[in-house]
Amino acid sequence: MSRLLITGFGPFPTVPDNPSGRLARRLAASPHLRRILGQAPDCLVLDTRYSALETQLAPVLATRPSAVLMLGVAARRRRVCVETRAVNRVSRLFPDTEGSVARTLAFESEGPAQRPSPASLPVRIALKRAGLEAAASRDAGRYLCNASYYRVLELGCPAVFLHIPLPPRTRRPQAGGGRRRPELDRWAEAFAEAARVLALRSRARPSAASQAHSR
Ligand code: PCA
Repeated sequence: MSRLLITGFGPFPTVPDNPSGRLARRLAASPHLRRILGQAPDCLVLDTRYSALETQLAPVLATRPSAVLMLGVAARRRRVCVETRAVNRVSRLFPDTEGSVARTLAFESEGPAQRPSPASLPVRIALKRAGLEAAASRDAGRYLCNASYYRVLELGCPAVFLHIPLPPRTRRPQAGGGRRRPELDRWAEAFAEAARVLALRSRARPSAASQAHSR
């Protein structure tokens, strides 16, 4: 069955509490999203380790999702970023949660240098429509987010990676009783619009189901 998959990540050494996993679960459970998609999306929160690409991501990709919305945190960025491509590069400096670092600079020795995401522009426009000014980013980095995106883009279905900044710590109620709306709420709402656009693009693809069978 054709389904939208939403992914996020668990903690990793420099981000012990990763909001992307929470956000992915929350979006996938959203009645609003379920209503606009006509069915609940699938959700996968990946452990931040290279081995999870084989043990957790690959089995889900084998079920051929029709579109994929991916979330991860980029602690040093200030805005939500729409990743326009994944690159065949991996850092040898940043260990994953198992202490592993890549042995080679190329992520896949035989793979293309990059995999672009054609859906990234319509998704950025959708976010803007939903009131969120996201930045277009050249690539998803050199760590697990980029590596997982590289794998997902190989499928050929509409797929976009959104990097979120670390949301500010819980804010205190403001004078006058108003509480500032937490960033995660704002992002969740806008990301539902991104998910809708991805799902629409997957339906518009020429016989997506038959392509999946012929691979
Ligand atoms: N951010 C990391 C990996 C997991 C996450 O949320 C990254 O940008 O690669």
